[in-house]
Amino acid sequence: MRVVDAAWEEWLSCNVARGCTPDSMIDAMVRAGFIADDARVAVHHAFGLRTSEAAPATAAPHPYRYDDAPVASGNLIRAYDRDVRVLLRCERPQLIVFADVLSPEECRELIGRSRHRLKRSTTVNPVTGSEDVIHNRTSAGVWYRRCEDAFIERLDQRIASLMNWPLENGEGLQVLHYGTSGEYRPHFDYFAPDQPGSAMHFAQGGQRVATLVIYLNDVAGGGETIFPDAGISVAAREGGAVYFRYMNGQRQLDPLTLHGGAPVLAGDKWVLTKWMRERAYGC
Ligand code: PD2
Ligand code: ZN
Repeated sequence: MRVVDAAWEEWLSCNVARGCTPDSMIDAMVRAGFIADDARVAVHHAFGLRTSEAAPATAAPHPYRYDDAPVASGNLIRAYDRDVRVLLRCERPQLIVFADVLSPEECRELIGRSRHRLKRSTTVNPVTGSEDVIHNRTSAGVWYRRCEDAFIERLDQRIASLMNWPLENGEGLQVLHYGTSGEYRPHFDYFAPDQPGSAMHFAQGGQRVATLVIYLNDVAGGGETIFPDAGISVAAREGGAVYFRYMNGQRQLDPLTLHGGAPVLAGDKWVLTKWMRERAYGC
């Protein structure tokens, strides 16, 4: 039976500060092996609610407006120098699963370049804005400046073309590595709009609007990218990717994009991530 240890206390307070809903947090804890009643008590405690006062289970009407995503329609998208296949499109949240975004050689090249440069990943502290090492995210990563050499530039161009968003609005690419049991618990990629720590992140490029997670290897067990409130789980396949968009033209943010990297159960997992901003981002 799982218990709320210091790492889970940290996860609870972090996700309350990020604006996660109690239901999504209870769901994530149950998926991680907690008994539902224990999860409910812990989450309500974190929100300062008595369990008997908790909100009813019925969800409020969803205010987010799903306007047109910028990604091209069709089953095959010409992305700069490569044809990318579309495997699945979801409307709510706006999510697309792709195959063949990167070739096997490109995946291997990125892993080879990154393996000896990895540093333990950090997470944005919503209160201070600082990058903290926390137990919610057990991966290590390395950043590549936008277009820092010809190889990275080709990938940046392809990704910008696929996401149909200006290259200048992209953060640098990040390669992440998870060992066995590594995970990234459910979170939002956008910065919590009303948290003081977000101001320093908005100063350059504004809010994040969409993410592309590209898988660099086949994961032997686990390691899916999960969207617990949408009931979606995307398996990691070498060269494949998942795109999701969380800010619409009215600058609303979509809470259905709560997502995480499920624990790696066997082998390891390598991904490449791109976050796009609403305006130009000086890399
Ligand atoms: O590695 C993943 O699957 C993953 C899942 C959720 C990565 C991220 N989020 C991220 O880097 O934001
Ligand atoms: Zn994420």
